[in-house]
Amino acid sequence: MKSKPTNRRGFLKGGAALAGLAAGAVQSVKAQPPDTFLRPRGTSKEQIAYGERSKYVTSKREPAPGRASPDAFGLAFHIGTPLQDQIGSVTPSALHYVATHRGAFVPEIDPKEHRFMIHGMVDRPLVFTMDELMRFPSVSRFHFIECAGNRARTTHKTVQQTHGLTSNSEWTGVLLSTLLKECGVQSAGTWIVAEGAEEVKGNSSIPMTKALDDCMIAYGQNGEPLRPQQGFPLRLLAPGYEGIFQVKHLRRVKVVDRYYWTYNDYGHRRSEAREAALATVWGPKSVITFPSGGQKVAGPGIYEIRGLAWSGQGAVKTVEISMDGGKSWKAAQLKGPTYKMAHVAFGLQWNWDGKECELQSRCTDDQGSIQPSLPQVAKYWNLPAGKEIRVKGLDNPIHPWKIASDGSVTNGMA
Ligand SMILES: Nc1nc2c(c(=O)[nH]1)N[C@H]1C(S)=C(S)[C@@H](COP(=O)(O)O)O[C@H]1N2
Ligand SMILES: [Mo]
Repeated sequence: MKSKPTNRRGFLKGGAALAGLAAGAVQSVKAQPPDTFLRPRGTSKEQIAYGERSKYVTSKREPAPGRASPDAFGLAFHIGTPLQDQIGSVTPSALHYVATHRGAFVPEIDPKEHRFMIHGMVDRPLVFTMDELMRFPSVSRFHFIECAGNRARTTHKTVQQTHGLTSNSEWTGVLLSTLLKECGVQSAGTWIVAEGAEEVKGNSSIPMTKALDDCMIAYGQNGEPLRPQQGFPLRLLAPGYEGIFQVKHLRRVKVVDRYYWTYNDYGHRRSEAREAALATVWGPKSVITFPSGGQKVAGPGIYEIRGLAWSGQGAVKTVEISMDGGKSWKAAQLKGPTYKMAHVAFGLQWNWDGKECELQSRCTDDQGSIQPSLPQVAKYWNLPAGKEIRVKGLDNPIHPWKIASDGSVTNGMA
């Protein structure tokens, strides 16, 4: 009995703060005109068969800055997820970012015709149909993927521009280790090369240790088959590795005895670095999505600062938020379970006093790695600590957003 009044007092205290927030709201609610309820919604054949979002929800993907899509050849290139509109940890499939190699297109593949082959240094090369793949034990796992080109620039205005080339889905498929076991990997087979089915092949060299650890041959995304832009009917997932390893429209895995130089090794990348698998795994990263660039904070008062955090090395352990440009930090709440190599939403209550400030978030993963600040990144790469740091590896610095006294939010790097 004793705990009850205490709880109630605590609740009322919080309630009083929120009542201030909603002052006058009760009087302003208008009676809904009856036709709002009667207007036929969701009754067309199409809407009954496959739903659609409310017409009032208009969040959309956008070509990444400086990367026209469709490009000069009418092909899709890099398209960013509207992270500022995301609710929770999972990206809606329809808003998943899309990255294609220049010159690649999204092929229309009939799953009945599709074949997946494992060959090379194996005892029994095998070719699988989609139906055969579905007979193997499946796994369902939440994983983010992120393009190596996901790097914030001073010229970027919104979080969709600074961080939109990462998304998070529940992927379903067969572990590559299950299929490799069927084929019998020979002892000399220390690498795999994975290949997509388009004209310009998507392909990647991946160490056998990774292939046998957690690589997945995925056919499902968020409860339905993969979207064409995500690699229908089959894609490789190498959790935590940069996007280019996540080969879409997967048709072939060859077991080989060394690193192979492929189309995916952009000219400026050293193959030795790739072999050491150093430039391939995302470190801990996070970004605040509210308030973020282009948004406006309505005025002084209570808000929830929100964002997303992830790491290619493991699960997110903690996220901290700074409201004073990195001088002091407070622990944010993680909104839901944390999975290895997956986004998790975070939040922290914020009582904005209406003064100019700078918000930052910092992620620490379960391997003990901490997301670095921009000056730390500059120091590591021996670059002048300026506003624009162009690192050679994967970019994961703490991102600042500036809040002006009128509530407008701008990129703190600018
Ligand atoms: N077959 C194929 N696989 C591919 C690509 C491609 O163009 N073709 N693009 C790669 C790149 S650069 C990235 S970042 C990821 C993006 O995956 P998504 O489009 O599902 O977001 O897929 C990779 N796999
Ligand atoms: Mo990419």
